[in-house]
Amino acid sequence: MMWTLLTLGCSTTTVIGGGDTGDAGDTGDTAIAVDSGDSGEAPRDLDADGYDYTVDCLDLNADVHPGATEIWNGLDDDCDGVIDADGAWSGSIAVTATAVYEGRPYSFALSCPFVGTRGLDRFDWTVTCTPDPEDEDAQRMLGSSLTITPEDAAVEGQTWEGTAIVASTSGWDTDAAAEIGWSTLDAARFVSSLSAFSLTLDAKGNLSRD
Ligand SMILES: [Ca+2]
Ligand SMILES: [Ca+2]
Ligand SMILES: [Ca+2]
Repeated sequence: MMWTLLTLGCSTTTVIGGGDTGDAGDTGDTAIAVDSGDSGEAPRDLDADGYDYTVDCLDLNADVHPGATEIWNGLDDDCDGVIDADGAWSGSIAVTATAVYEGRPYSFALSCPFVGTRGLDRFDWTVTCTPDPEDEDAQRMLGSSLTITPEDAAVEGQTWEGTAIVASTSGWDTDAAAEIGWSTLDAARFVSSLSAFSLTLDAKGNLSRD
């Protein structure tokens, strides 16, 4: 039998057998064989990252494919439909709360658990601070628990920035300017002031993805 090699595309070789050579069993039918499993219909993988264009949401960037690590770069690195920092985050926020009460400043160092979930266009999160129950000043000024949550969890760009609501179990709440950014350290910072007495919350924390 005589074989003719045809090369299709850049990586596919199709071997087409044609013509009679008179060997026994040859029926004269045209036969097609394909080398090493490749075919002319193989889905393209332009960036050669092992994921063809049917599953690779950015087939021109080998760092982007299903299972890749999502980083804060404006791209959906892992092709799950959510751009940047998606998923659950948690950590501990170090909060220094300084209250001026009857003209005298009081400072309290708190370690406050942070939990959050980054969705398609939202970052919902909660910081819960529990002042020392044995500290009468802290209990009087801060309450038995302080909760910090975003007023609007919508996210655009590389930083959540907005107003956080600081609420005390003592019954008061107030606004706080806050931001969470991932560009350098995973950090959050909160600043707040109250009308009844001056209170500044200065919070920073490193958050990690669960
Ligand atoms: Ca690819
Ligand atoms: Ca993603
Ligand atoms: Ca990303």
